[in-house]
Amino acid sequence: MQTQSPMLHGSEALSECKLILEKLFPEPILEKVMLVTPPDADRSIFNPEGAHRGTYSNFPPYGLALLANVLESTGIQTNILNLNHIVLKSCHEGNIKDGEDFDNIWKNSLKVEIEKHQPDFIGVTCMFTMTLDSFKAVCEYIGHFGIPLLIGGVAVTNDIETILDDVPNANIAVLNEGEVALNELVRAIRRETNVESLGQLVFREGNQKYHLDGNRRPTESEFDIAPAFEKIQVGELSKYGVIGSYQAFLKKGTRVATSLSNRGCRARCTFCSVRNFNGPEVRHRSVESILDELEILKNEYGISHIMWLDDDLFKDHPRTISLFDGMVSRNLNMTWDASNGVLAASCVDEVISASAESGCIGLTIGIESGNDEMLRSSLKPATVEVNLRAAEVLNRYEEIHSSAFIIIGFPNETMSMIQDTINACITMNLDWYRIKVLQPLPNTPIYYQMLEAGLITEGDDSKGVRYMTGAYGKANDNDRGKVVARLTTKDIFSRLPAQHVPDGNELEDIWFLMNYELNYRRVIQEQRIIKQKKQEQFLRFLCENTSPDSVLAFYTRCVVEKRLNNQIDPERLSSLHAKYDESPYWQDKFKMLGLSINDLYEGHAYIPE
Ligand code: B12
Repeated sequence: MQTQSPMLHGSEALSECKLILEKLFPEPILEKVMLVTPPDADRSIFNPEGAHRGTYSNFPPYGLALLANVLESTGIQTNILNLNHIVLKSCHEGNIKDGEDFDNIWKNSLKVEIEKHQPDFIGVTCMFTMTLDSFKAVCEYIGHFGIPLLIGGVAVTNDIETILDDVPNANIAVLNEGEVALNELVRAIRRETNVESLGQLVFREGNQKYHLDGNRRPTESEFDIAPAFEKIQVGELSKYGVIGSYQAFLKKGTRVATSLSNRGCRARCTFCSVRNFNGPEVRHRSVESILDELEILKNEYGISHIMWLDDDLFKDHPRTISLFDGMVSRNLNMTWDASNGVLAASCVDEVISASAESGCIGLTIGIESGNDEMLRSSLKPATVEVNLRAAEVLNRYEEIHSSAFIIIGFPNETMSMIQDTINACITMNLDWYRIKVLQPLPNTPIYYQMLEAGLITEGDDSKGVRYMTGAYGKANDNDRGKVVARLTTKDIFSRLPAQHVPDGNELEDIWFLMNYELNYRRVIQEQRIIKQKKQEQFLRFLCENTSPDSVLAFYTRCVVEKRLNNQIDPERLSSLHAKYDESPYWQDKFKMLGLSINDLYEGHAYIPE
């Protein structure tokens, strides 16, 4: 491994950056640019069967579509190549059987597009630390074409030095939000401005990196624009994958897209990278421009459901309410969800009532813990009491499927603190809990705390235990019984002392039990008819789309079906039997949980104690 030189800043960097720019772009000409979204998965984790079923996310490349508008406004012809969409669509059409096909498809698409457009530079995005392997493979392949390579996005910004080491052919990285920094870079390439006026960029030459510091975060008016939807096949994306967590409640064939109404988040939770990336303030787009964007999506692309990309959608209550009222008065007739999470403190009656009126079908609150000490130490802006109040409000709007993000495995979090979280979740009685083992993301305060405490080491395996959720995560391996069935008892809470801080393996077991206790068991006990019907829809989606290998999901669906209709579709019942009979893993788990498929045959619906 080559030794890397430290990054140079300020005046030390300036003259070198100028030379690099002149070498990369000897002529002051910039006419064509290509922007690329890599597949979310690399070939080692991509599962053609799952893709064919439509399990994986297929989000519009919203950020790149915004940048395309910025570039086009300076006369640059820009095209966007969404390789994630291309592999998912190809899979749907039966063209991907294995990893070999997978690589061939995206490589071939890149080659064809590069040869067709002959771009002056290529920009590749990477949003997730979890998808870096795929990003690296795409960048490496682009290296064969000898075209200047720019990289950007959240994961790139958060771990810039390591990523530049891992992607030796990347010439320039654009950090944080790209609108202004990229625009200035374009002007410098065209020699309309000089390198001294650039910022938020890292140039590289061989092993040496040069940081042009400075903040080029767009102001409210600078990002008050709609993305170039015409460049990203926005109308067909949801046909090949999911967009958000509430697709279960949409009619088949509903076209889904995303929209972004503000940037940043008022909270400064230690496990989240948004504040570092977007800065301490929340910046808003104008309500009118957002409504115009929704109207375009509706009228020109047939979109009838929106997932908000915002990190703090409800930040400014009057503004939020006027946005939702505007959706009603413009007669948009769209539904929407906030899969990404809203702050509990803002879940007050006037906001949630305007949400419900304007078509909200699903909301997720960032609860994270039911223990005040954990909430304080992770700088969550809410207390347990605030969270309970938010749940009380949400429970008044039965048409909204309400869920919460929960994290276990905070540093120093004991068994009794986790028990507090379980108790709080039961009291809140929301519809679903999205439980995750803490993922210490690069460039977050908790990452540095854990590094210092020796709880993690730099470069921890990004596919290890800490990244267990998501369509490509380890939870799917659990469902398929691929994970060794360590968990043999339901009594983990009485076996492990209250003050014990669970290790990684114990956390996985606790995760399984919490997921059962807070989700499946509660669903079975649900009394409200409207909720039972919604849960039935939700479970159907889990069984057919997200978790077709989870015998627990199948079983719970059958229980709910029986409660609602007093009978179970015989085909479904026999498919449940078949799944159960062929899985020693699930037989084990059912025994441990005290569940039996035979209960489904009794005259009454099964309700566990
Ligand atoms: C929507 C969203 C999702 C969506 C998917 C979005 C998608 N694929 O497009 C879903 C719900 C699936 C999702 C899932 C997850 N997410 Co998420 N998500 C977000 C969220 C809220 C918004 C992203 C967004 O669209 N922003 C708006 C657009 C405009 O910004 P952008 O794409 O970043 O583009 C701008 C700049 O980055 C830059 N830029 C980007 N690319 C490029 C390229 C070039 C060349 C240039 C010049 C500039 C540039 O310019 C653009 C315009 O300003 C972010 C939070 C955030 N604020 O970023 C978290 C975030 C990205 N998610 C995060 C995480 C952790 C996850 C999960 C792991 C959660 C989980 N535990 O399951 C999973 C991982 C999924 C996976 N594939 O493995 C972290 C990622 C941190 C990290 N280092 O990995 C974030 C930052 C949130 C956080 N709490 O810290 N997520």
